[in-house]
Amino acid sequence: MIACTTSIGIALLNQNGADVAYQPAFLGAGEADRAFEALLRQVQFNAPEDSRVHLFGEWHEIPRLQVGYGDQGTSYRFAGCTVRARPWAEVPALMMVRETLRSRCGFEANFVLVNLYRSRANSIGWHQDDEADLGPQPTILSLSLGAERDFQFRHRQAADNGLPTVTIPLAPGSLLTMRDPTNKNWKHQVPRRGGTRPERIGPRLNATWRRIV
Ligand SMILES: O=C(O)CCC(=O)C(=O)O
Repeated sequence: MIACTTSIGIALLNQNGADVAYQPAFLGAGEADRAFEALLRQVQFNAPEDSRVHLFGEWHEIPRLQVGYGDQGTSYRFAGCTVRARPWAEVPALMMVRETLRSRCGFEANFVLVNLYRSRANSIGWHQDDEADLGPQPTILSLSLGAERDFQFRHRQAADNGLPTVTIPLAPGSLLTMRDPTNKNWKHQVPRRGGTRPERIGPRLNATWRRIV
């Protein structure tokens, strides 16, 4: 996996079965701040007890808040957890971002999973977005707002092929696009922010835009 930066500032990670593009300033600073404030006000996160996942034979509360919005009847299932879409109309700021993704990227999302990392202790563990609900060749667009946090990719066979973990600090206003076959070959995570970087960090909001089939 290599990273190269194009003349228009898009980092491409496109070897070893990855097809990833990173646009650090997809939204300008002012636009990103306004979207972050509006989403923090408008998004109603699910109660932690409604966001349990089944891992290693046990149910766990996830170390972040989450909620889904989408077209009527859509839902997203992973690790035993079903996130049913709330209506788009509840969150005008999400509808605006959805329209931006449609007009600028030609991406017609019918579902978005919104994650709130309230502090440095919040995280999402290694996983692949390869659920059947996403169809055989999923594209996922991931918009980050608020605090910068590290996003990491690790090849599924890293223990055998020695490919290194790739870390991308996701800036507020950035867009990370993962195209097929990335999620067949690579896992990703947002680790908790460990003790070697003890500075205080604020909340981070991430919205992963998907097409549920
Ligand atoms: O917060 C992020 O950047 C990643 C979220 C994620 O991996 C997911 O929702 O599947």
